[in-house]
Amino acid sequence: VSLENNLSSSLFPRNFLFGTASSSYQFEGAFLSDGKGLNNWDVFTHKTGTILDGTNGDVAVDHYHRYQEDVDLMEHTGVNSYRFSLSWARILPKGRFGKVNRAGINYYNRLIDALVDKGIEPFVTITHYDIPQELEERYKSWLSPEIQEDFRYYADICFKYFGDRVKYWVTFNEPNVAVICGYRTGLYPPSRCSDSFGNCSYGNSEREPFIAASNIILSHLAAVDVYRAKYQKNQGGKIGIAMNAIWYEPFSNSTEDKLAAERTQSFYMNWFLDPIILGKYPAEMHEILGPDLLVFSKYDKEKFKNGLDFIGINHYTSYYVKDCIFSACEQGKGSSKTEGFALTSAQMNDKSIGEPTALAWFYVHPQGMENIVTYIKDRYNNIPMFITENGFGTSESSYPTTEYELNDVKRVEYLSSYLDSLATAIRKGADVKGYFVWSILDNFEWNHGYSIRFGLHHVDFATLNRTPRGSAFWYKNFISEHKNLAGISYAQV
Ligand code: GBH
Repeated sequence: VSLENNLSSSLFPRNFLFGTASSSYQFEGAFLSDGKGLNNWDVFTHKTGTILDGTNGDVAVDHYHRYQEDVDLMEHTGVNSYRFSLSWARILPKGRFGKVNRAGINYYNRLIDALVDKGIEPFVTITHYDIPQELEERYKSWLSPEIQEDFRYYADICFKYFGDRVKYWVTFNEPNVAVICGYRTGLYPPSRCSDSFGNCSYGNSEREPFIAASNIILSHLAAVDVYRAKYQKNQGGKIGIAMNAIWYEPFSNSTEDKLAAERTQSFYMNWFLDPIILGKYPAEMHEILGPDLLVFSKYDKEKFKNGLDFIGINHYTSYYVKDCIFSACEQGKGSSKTEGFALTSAQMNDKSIGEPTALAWFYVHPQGMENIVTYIKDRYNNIPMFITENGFGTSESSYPTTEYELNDVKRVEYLSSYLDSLATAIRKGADVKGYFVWSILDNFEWNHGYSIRFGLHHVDFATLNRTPRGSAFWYKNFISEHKNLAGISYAQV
């Protein structure tokens, strides 16, 4: 039996990574400790009205101080990998305009060593939404090409200090969400609204999301370039990007709705992946946006193609899509030219794509996992993929007592049905190499503060005590069963 990944003969490939995911702002706390600089989320959450329950990430789950306990919880859960992100402002409080903060480097060294010590593979995201506020104030961050130099400089430092032990790098978490929420709907910092359906007052150019996206794409390519030129050969790691990936299901069988679903995917995910992997923006974006879509310079274009080693997929939900070019659409989210003239929603007419959850954007549709993975496999020639996030959010109000909250049957149902669907995609040939549950613990859920919980472990936010939920035991069991099954053929199962 080959020790290599043997896709045809096990439910999940050998050496498959089963992990959990987190991010610096949502977990660390210690927001001004040991020389960390302010970041855009520190500033944003301290403004009134930005976070539904009025909270912030100043303390979060205090992962900065409790990382060893959390690594122990991971060990008990039986995972073999941990995806976390680095706080840019903890490492470079003022970006490239100041010094490296040694205390920040030391913290990540301790965390990485604690993981390696338990045989847990560190899977590191360089930026998960939080950036030094300095860059916002100096030159408006992603709206300026200057940020490419800052990101290149920062990534270089990460590879230099941590690359001896970190073999998986993710440049950006969900740049599509960062750009849409930061520059179109205004939900995230720098809360610039360029869409009349957004949450802040309309007024900035509709081109801003496209400008920010082009700077992120070029920043990603700059980091990949540094890694390949200076580090990859010696360190032997891989580098990719993690996209928020929604499965877009045509609302009807009509050709128009099918084209609309394709178009929506192009305006959401392929927007970033196409340039990075194929060297150009999706054709639909060129057609619909014309000159509003920034074209890359000849000099920039030379940096393109094969700009990653793997694709990270954050997948949670699916939406229906209805065409708005050939058919008249009511005005609403998604129907503008900046989203490709298509209406997207989990509920249309009297049809719902799946069961609703505590979050308005989140409906349960397990088939979406197989569909999105297969779609990415086909479009990008089966480049290695990781499910960098998948998980289930609940609200306190749906679980009135802690005891009931710990018995999270809905989360278990969700995770097991999505993993089943993933296994099907793999059996049909998709090269998926790992899966990370969001998240090991309850944490700061952005605009929802602490009111939405995604953890395999419950966190009491008054005491910060962690308690395993049913889903933590379920995941442990699932992982050990699959370890035993790896190598057994589907026919035998
Ligand atoms: C991921 O985003 C994040 O990477 C992670 O940090 C987060 O905790 C996790 O999922 C759970 O939410 O404009 O109405 O759609 C998930 C995708 C996209 C969900 C942006 C919330 C904003 C609300 N997110 N969306 S809306």
